Amino acid sequence: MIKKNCKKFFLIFFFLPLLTLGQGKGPLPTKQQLAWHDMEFYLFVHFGPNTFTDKEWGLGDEPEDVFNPSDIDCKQWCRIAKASGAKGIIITAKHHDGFCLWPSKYSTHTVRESKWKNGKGDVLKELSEACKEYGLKFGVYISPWDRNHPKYGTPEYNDVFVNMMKEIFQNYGPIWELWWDGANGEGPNGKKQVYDWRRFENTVRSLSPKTIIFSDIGPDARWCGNEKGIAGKTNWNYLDTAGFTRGIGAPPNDTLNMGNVNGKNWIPAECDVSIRPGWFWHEQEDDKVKTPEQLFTLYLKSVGRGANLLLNVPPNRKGLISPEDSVALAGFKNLRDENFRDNLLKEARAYYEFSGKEILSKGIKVRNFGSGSYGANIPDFTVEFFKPTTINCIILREAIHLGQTVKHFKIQLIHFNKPVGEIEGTTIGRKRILTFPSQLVTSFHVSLDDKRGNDNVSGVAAYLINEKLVEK
Ligand code: FUL
Repeated sequence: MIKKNCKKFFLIFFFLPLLTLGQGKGPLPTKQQLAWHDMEFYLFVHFGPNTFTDKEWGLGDEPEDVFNPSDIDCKQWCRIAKASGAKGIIITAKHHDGFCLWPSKYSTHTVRESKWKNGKGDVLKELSEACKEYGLKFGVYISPWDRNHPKYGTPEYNDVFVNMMKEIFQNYGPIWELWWDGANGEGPNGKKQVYDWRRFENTVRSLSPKTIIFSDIGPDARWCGNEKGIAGKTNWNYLDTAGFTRGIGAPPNDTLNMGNVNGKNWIPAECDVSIRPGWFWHEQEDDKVKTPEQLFTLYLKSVGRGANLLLNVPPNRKGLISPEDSVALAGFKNLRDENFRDNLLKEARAYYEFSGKEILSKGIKVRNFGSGSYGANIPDFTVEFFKPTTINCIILREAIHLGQTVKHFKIQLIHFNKPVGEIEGTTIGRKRILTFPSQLVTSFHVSLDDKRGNDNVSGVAAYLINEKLVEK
């Protein structure tokens, strides 16, 4: 039964026939969202006057001259991002202090008014060009809350915000992701703004229909409900947004964290977190940069729970990513490479329990698939190793282009017919990484409880990772 020709298994097995199951029920991801899911991990860059004033939330009255990076090099950011395996960079084009990192015509609080490069500098231009050169996606964070703009708190500010977005999209595009912060405090005149979100959204959709719009409630990607970078162990890609608004009117954080099992919209979670305690660079935090191991744990708790990881790495006053951060990022990359190098299922086969028929033999080829009917329900499958193998990590994947349907799963670890451990969980989503104490097994059995009666599992892999990295 066990064929030796199973050498070239891909990192993940693909259960091709299952990809056609479960079609057409519930919301599905758009093409752009599917591509977004595959981005997995990318960098956030908080940079602006706060970098120079040691603040996290500037008041908006900081003189423009405080912004003066001595050796800015956006290519250095890109090289470091690339080397870390990040697939894009999202920059704070404008944070709450209102300072624009591009010479906006709609503000007098910009790089143009600073002495940096004699007012001729433009961070968005430098970074968007560097991202293109390095093959990284380029995204912008633009805070609607503006503590500087004199029009903030009046209907005219909505025009200002729309015009700023037009400038950004027209001059620095393509913009892969737009990040809307829900924060809404007072402006310089003590007033709060009533944001015209519908207009903002229409503007972006008409300027750049493929841009992923992130906010608390999407429409394309949602906040994961905390700034620790941790997705829910139960993490539905669905969310109900009716009756909710961005910011204070958003759904409760735990709803954002877990999504809604029967939610009406496909709005997956993105986990934002900083590599340092603060979002902006502060010298006194140089020794508080997260370690590669801590970053790996965050990866397990975000990407490993079906979400994306947006990791903030703030440049320093020179305009460079500090060595402490780049070393940690390189270590993080090494850990992912080393620990996920060998899919132990290269030496295994998988089959459906009910028929005993082999579903995988060589590479991604599938044979003897049930009765030939793709509509069949196949809730359980077994993976059998060629020889007893020690594992402490199993990855499951769901074919999310068909929706997300698995609401509960159980994995039984088996050593020569004897159960030796059990792992249980709820959702799978794009990728579910499960770690557990090392166990010698000869097989494991996966049972799926699917809310729609269609199982969309599209892949499984097993590893032996460094014991210290197993989630506690
Ligand atoms: C929050 C902001 O208030 C923080 O300063 C930071 O930008 C974070 C990513 O979003 O809402």
